[in-house]
Amino acid sequence: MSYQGIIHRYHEFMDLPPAVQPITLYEGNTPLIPVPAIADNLGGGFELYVKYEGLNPTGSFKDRGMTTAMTMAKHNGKKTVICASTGNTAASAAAYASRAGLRAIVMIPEGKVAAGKLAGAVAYGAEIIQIPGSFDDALSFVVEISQKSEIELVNSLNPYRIEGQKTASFEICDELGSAPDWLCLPVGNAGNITAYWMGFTQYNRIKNTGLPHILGVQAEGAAPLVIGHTVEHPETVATAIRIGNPARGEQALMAAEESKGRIIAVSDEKILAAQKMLASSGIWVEPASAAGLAGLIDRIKNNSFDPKGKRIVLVCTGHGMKDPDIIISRGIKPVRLPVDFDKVAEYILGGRIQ
Ligand code: AN7
Repeated sequence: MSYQGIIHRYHEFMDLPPAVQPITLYEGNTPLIPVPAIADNLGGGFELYVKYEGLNPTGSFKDRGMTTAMTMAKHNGKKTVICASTGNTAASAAAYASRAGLRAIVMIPEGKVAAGKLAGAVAYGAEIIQIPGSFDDALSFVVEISQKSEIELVNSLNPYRIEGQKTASFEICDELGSAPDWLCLPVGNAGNITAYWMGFTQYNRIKNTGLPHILGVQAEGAAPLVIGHTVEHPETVATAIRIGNPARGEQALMAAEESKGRIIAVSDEKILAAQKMLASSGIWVEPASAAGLAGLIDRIKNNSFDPKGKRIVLVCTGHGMKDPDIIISRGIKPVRLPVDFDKVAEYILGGRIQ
């Protein structure tokens, strides 16, 4: 049968009731794209792939966890869902709630949500609340609301979010035939790194696919898991991961430790350089999604990691179109020419056509 989303494909590996009716937009099944030019640029001699999660229905990996969370909210007769979000969760929750016929309330940090994400939340019809605070403030509010009401929380504290998101590691193993040596990904609220590790360990138990080392990457201005305490005022150009108190921080640290990997921080500058490098291979991702590559480059360049002979997967979590402003703000504008063929030809060919 044709592809019908992650629940349809991986239900047997998920902790979901057998007879649920999936709320789906046919998410998942994203491509694992080789990027040999980037590997060569970093010295070559290893395999490098991008798991392009920006190609999910709403443009981010959040759709994997949202199909499961929304399916269960509907299954349990919930009428309203709520989340805090740096943007992608909001857009995804809004889309899946509309699909399910549920009311969606999303709470966001004012002025810190990229245009494509906010537009998504509006387009899919969510009720949007913004606060002049951080994601962490918003999360504490929505958690409390969900505890004191019938409203369902669809942040990654919701265990069904993790059940869905872990399918990305199944796809990678199915595609490669085994787990990669390293998996590099951005870390914000730490749901995704938790989900990947759960998925890899589960598949390894069942299918003996092996385990990757996990490199989790935070932005320097929002790196609570690296500095070892909450960041009161997180700041980074990668607004998706502008999070100072990750809900699943402990699990993220455990995933890094158990996998014999690590969690590191990189500067905004390095994140943007990595974004550019991915785009030069035809893969435009939002800044946060380039953090995995930025971290890998850092480790190779300071000689703390030798990639030779390794198979490495970069998880690119969100599409570049989510955050057009970061590109446009570089100030690169199209050349403006008159409606005059000779002038156009002169510009392109450097002279008159005879
Ligand atoms: C593109 O949407 O937290 O470590 O509210 O949008 O699982 O939080 C987004 C997070 C990485 C980090 N890449 O994942 C939200 C939100 C992108 C993201 C992350 C996010 P987690």
